[in-house]
Amino acid sequence: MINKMREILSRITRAGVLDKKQVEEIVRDIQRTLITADVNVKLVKEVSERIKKRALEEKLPAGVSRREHLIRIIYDELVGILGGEKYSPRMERHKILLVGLFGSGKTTMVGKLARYYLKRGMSVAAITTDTWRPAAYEQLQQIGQAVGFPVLGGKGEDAVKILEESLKKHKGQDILIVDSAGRDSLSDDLIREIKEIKEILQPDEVFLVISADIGQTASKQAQAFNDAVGLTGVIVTKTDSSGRAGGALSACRQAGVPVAFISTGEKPEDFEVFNAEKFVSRLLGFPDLGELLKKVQEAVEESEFSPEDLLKQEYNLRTFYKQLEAMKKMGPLKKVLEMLGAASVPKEMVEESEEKLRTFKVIMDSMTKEELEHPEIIKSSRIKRIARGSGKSEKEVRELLKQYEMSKKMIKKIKKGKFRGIPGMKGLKGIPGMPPGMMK
Ligand SMILES: Nc1nc2c(ncn2[C@@H]2O[C@H](COP(=O)(O)OP(=O)(O)O)[C@@H](O)[C@H]2O)c(=O)[nH]1
Ligand SMILES: [Mg+2]
Repeated sequence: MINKMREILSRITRAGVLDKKQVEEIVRDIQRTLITADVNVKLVKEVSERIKKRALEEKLPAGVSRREHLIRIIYDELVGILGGEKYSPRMERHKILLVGLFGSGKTTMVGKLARYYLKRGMSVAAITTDTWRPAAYEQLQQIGQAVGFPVLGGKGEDAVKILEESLKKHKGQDILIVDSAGRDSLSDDLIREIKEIKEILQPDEVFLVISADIGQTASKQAQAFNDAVGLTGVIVTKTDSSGRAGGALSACRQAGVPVAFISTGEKPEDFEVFNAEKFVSRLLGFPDLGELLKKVQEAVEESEFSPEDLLKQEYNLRTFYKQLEAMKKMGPLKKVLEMLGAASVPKEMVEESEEKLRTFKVIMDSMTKEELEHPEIIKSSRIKRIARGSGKSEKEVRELLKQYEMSKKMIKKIKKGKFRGIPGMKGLKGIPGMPPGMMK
C-alpha cells in the first residue's frame, strides 16, 4: 500500500495537466490500492467518490494549484477513514489488561508498553495469566529482562489464581500490565476468563490486541470483544509486515473502537501512539505532509501576490520584483514537490533567491521611476550609472535585466495561453513565469 500510494502521489506531481480524465484515473488507482489493503469495499467507494467529487467540483482556494489541492483532498479523506479521536496515553499510575486471540502479539506488546512508560520515568511491572501457551511465563521473563521490568508471576494452571497471587507481589509500580491467554476465536470460555480477570484486576485500560493481517475482519472482532468484555481501545500489531494495515485500521474506526497504539515490528522500540495524520503522511511518502500543507496554505494567505493580478497588470520591473517576493514565500511548497521527487529544485534555491532578491532590491533602488516602469530604456550608459549608484557590478545589473526579460517573455506566453509550465514544476499555477535563472 505504501509504495503504491507514493507512486500515485508522484504521478500527480508529474502530470502535465490534471483534467477530468487524469483525476478519474488517479481515483481508480487509489480505489484499487485501498481494496488491496483490504479496506471495506463500500467504504472505498464512498471515499473515492468523495475525492473525485471534491477534486472536480470544489473551487480552488486562491493561490493553490490544482495538484496541491488534490493532494490535500486525498490526505484529508484518508485521515478521515483511518483516524478518529487521538488516544492520549495516561501519564499517571494505571493498570492495563491486554486481551486478544492467539498469536496477535500480546506478549510482545507488554515489552513495548513497558519500554514506553519506563522511558517516561514511570516504574513498570507485569503479570501473565496465560495458562495455555507453554513457556508463556518464560517468554515474558525474557522480555522483562531485556527491557528492564519485573514479572511478578505467571506459573500455574488457574489464570485467576495466578493473578491473585501475583497481585500480592505488586510493589506499587506505576504501571501494571497484565498479559492474558488467547484462544483461536472469541469463545465463551475466553469471555468468562477475561471477565473474571477484569473483576479482580479492575484495569483502567482494556486493550484488544489484533494483528493487521486480519484486515477488515478487525471490525467484527473489535465489536465482539467490546460487547463481551468492554474495551477502552485496540492495539494493531504487525503493521510492518502486513499489507492490510489500512483495512484493519479503518475497520476499527468503523467499529467505533479507537486505535490507541500500533506496533511496527518485533522489537520493543517498534511501537507508537497511533496518529492517523502521521500514518497517512508516511503512507503518502513523507513524514510531515500535514504540517507542510498547512505551511503552504499560510504562505499563500500571507502573500498578497495574486497570479491573476499579475497577468492583468502591466509587466515591468516593479511587478517582476513583487513576483520574486511571492516566489520566496512559496518556499514550503517547493519543499513539498521536491520531497515528492517531482521537481528538480536545488536545496540552495531558497537561500540563493533571498540573496539575489536583496541584490536586486539594492539595484532597483538606484533606478528612476521611469526606468522601473519602462525597463526597455535601460541601455549601457544607464547600466553604468545604476551599478555605480547601487555599489553593485554592471554584471549584476545585467543579470537582473536578463532575468526580467526572460520572465516577461514567459508572462507573454501565459497571456497567450501557450504556457506549459516551468521545467520540473509543470503546470504550477501559483507562480507563473518564475524566471528560469532562479531555478538553476
Ligand atoms: N513483524 C512483526 N511481528 C510481530 C509484531 N508483534 C508481534 N510479532 C510477532 O508475532 C508473534 C506472536 O507474538 P506474541 O506476542 O507471542 O503473541 P501472543 O500470542 O498474542 O502473545 C511473535 O513471533 C512476535 O515476534 C509486529 O508488530 N511485527
Ligand atoms: Mg502470549
